[in-house]
Amino acid sequence: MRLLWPICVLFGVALLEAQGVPLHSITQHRPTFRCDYTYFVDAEGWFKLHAKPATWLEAQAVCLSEGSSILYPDTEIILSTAVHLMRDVSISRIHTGMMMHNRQSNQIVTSKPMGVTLDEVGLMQWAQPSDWHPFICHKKKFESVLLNECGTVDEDYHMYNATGNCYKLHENKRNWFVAGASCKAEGGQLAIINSETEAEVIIDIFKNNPADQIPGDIWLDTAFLGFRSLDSGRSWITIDDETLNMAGYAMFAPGEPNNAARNEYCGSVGRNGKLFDDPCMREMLFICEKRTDEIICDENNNSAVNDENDMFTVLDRSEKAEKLRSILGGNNV
Ligand SMILES: [Ca+2]
Ligand SMILES: [Ca+2]
Repeated sequence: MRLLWPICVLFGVALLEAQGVPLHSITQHRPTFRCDYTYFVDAEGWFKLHAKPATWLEAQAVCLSEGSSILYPDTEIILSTAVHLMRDVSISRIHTGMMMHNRQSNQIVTSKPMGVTLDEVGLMQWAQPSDWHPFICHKKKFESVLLNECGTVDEDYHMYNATGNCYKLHENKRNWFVAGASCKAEGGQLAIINSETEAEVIIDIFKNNPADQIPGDIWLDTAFLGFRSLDSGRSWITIDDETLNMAGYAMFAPGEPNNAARNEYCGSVGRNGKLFDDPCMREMLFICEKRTDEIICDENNNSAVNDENDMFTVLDRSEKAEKLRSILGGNNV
């Protein structure tokens, strides 16, 4: 079933433009939001296309964690900007922020919410929210949002000067795979310890989350990290495909890895900062890590910690973190 959404009539001009004439005034602007978003002057907002398909709810979670929302094409310029972005990378259909909760169809009113997708010629179609599609996160210029220094609205992410990265200990226990997906949905990944210094950060994170303040009564002292074994415990690799030694930290707790439960092929860390092997399907705490260098810009639109070409190269990690804080002094857009 293909619907010609009434909005499309309204947007006829925009579609014509999208099909032939380039939007000449689309310009990248000095970002004051996040440098992984592009600011379009005409559309007066920031856009980021997520090409990896997700369900509607996952898409919403990603955009919310980035301080934006799923694109809702409520003006012709927003619609045509979205269509341009899709065509640039040959994406034919995306989720939109439209969601219908009551729909009259063949005399039946459905109470199940229906999503609406947008295709590359600007047409809207009904879709199941559980369908997987790419999506665009969007923030209008005048929408106020307070991003913290971790580039997110999630106040559970905290930056640690020692590494310049942000971390969040999730107290809702999840298996290793769901834990990884949760971190991704928040714009991070399961944490990887890359140094003794970072192990100290992990110890600190545990200190700030004492066991007696965590719900439940088991598995309060270890949290999943981003490493596992793909060869029944013979070797361990991070989710960045490095050995632990290559990653910079391989200090297992005494007696670990021990494969005590006979299926301990996923990695975790204890309150002492030492590594453990644990069953991947065990529901455990987990720690997500967000690299702030990928999301925070300086005034000249440079990623603030681009090792190749900027002034931060010579700074050590704590100076870098300090610099990031100063850049972020006025980040309330
Ligand atoms: Ca790390
Ligand atoms: Ca173990």
